[in-house]
Amino acid sequence: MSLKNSYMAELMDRVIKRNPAEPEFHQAVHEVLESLEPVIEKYPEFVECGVLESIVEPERVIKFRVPWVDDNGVVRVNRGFRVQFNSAIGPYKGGLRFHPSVYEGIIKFLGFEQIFKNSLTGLPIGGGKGGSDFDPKGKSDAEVMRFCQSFMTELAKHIGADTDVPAGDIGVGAREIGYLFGQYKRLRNEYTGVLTGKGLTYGGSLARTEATGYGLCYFTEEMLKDAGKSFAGAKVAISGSGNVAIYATEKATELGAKVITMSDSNGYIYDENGIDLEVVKKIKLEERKRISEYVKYHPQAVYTEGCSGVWTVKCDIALPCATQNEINEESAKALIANGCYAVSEGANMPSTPEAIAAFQNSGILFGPAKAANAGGVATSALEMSQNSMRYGWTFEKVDRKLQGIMIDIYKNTSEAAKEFGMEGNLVAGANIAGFMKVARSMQAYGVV
Ligand code: NDP
Ligand code: 2IT
Repeated sequence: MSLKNSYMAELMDRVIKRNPAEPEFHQAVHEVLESLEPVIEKYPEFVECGVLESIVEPERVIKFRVPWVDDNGVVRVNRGFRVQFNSAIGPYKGGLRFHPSVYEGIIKFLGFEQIFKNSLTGLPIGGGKGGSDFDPKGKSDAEVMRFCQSFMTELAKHIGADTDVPAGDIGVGAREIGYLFGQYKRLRNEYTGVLTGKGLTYGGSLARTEATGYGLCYFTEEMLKDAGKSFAGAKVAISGSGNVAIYATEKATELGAKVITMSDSNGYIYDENGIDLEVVKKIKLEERKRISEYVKYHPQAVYTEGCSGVWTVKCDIALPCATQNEINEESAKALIANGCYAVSEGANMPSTPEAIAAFQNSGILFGPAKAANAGGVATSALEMSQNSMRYGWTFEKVDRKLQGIMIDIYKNTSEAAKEFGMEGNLVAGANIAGFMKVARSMQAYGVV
């Protein structure tokens, strides 16, 4: 869809020219600019003071060589990135992704999304993202450790508890954060909350591991409640089988739903009895094996090769929790045709623009990633607070704060949509509500 406002259309053209061959970044920017068209009509000062032009340009992009030695003594060289996108409302905050598909455009799209998501949490965190094209799959712990130490040797020059606080994302979990934090501490001789998602014995927050998946369900339950529905008794299709998918499955099940699918990049499992999460945790978290192993424990379940097939399974609610653009128009139409009435995004940008249009035109409930998966980074910000106080809260306390934050995000998102005449359009609502606080801060700073 093209942008109606000529200023926005010209700005979009400039973004494409300045950032060639970065389609994911273009996609993320286009969606936000489209949502903001009514905002700049109401508040033309944002154009006059250059907020829009500044917000699409990262404050800093750091790109570096990551050399390491594999178990056979062979030198390997990967590429590392940190995009420090926007620090208007707090230190840069956002995860690190280790996946072979990572390049500058992926990190920019994620960093850009993070600005608005982090603002929506109501907590003082700016937007950033980083990562590498390193593939942790099939690597030994020692190889992962050497890679992480080399990655941090460069990254440490650019981050800090009051500057930029990375965390996990795809391919970066507790093991990687441990190696990264250990190296930072050694290099800088300081013990600060420079990373979140840390282990519980060295400054991690209780409930951070669960937070993205739990938060997704709290947000979704709120959205369902507004439409007179709930997770209770619903059949739920979940994609992915990593951190977000596992804890979304756990909470949805606790709220009375039956989760019937999970997947990885090779294929998906369908278990009509409801996913046995202990088995998934054993396969994925302990053994680091493929989801196809599940049928060895549950022969009644079916494994199908190919990950996009998961969206052809009949369900009431779909929670994409794997990766960007995993739901295209065809998958969206299959979900709608099968009677799915709510889609809520655990992954970042999992639905293509055409898929989102199909969902919105069909009138089903749609919870966009920036709002729906913000519970992870919100709890990271709670970890930062605890680290600053050198104190730790109980699981219940953090979980209660997370619930409150997700309820507020739903409320603020739906109210912003209503205020700008787009009631029920949570995509626009999330982009607008996230933008306002950042834009007002940037305006206050003048040209910086
Ligand atoms: P994990 O690495 O723990 O799990 C990722 C899962 O997604 C795996 O099952 C993986 O399968 C699958 N996957 C990854 N890439 C692809 C692909 N190209 N096609 C199909 N499946 C794929 O990551 P997370 O669970 O942390 O992250 C999942 C999503 O949630 C990402 O979009 C991330 O940005 C987002 N997110 C994460 C947050 C967090 O706190 N961790 C917070 C907010 C959003 P395989 O093993 O085969 O690669
Ligand atoms: O996409 C995300 O919000 C994350 N990967 C979590 C970021 C964080 O800093 O906790």
